[in-house]
Amino acid sequence: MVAGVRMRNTLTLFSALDCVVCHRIRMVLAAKGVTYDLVPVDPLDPPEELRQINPYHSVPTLVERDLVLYSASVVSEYLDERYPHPPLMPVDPLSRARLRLATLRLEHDWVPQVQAIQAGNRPQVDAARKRLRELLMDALPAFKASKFFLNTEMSLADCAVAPIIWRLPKLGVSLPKDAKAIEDYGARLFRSSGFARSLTSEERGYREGMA
Ligand SMILES: N[C@@H](CCC(=O)N[C@@H](CS)C(=O)NCC(=O)O)C(=O)O
Repeated sequence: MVAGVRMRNTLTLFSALDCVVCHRIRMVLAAKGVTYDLVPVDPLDPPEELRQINPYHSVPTLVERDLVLYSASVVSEYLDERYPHPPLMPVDPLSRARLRLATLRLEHDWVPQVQAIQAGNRPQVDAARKRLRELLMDALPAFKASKFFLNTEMSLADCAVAPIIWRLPKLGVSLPKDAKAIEDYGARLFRSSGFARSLTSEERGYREGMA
């Protein structure tokens, strides 16, 4: 732990209040039923403590005593190992590798579109909406193939996908009728144990009464 940085005895998540990546970690924590302190962060003006413990000053950042973790995949997998119930990773190596690759694609392709729309600079917003819609439609067969994303049980991949689906109305991204499988998938996840707990009050307002 860096000198001058306070020791946090309680599991602590530095999180923005409307960030699709932070929501992913809040969803993992909620699915596991883990209690934690949330430190709200404005990503454009990160607090001094976060600047000292995370070289990228990014959220989500997880602190547990002298352990500091950042990067949503690192944090998610740590939490899944630290709190094994319910397990959020499949057991066989092939499924695990597929899930990690899909999550990487989400981070590289889907999340930047969400962030570009939220940043609100036209004409990037229109291009990002179009691209996000295309990415979702390309993934339609995966949404149709199983109850959860690439898996028969809820997994860390769903914790990354569901926050994006939750935001679609707010992002102004509408899907055609034949994408009903995506809305159905969302509805299943939004009803899942813990989803409501994963939301900040700001995020809850995106789909009033649905979680
Ligand atoms: N690669 C990071 C990306 C997370 C991310 O994009 N966080 C944004 C907030 S939504 C952020 O902290 N931006 C400020 C920064 O990176 O300096 C992760 O996986 O945690």
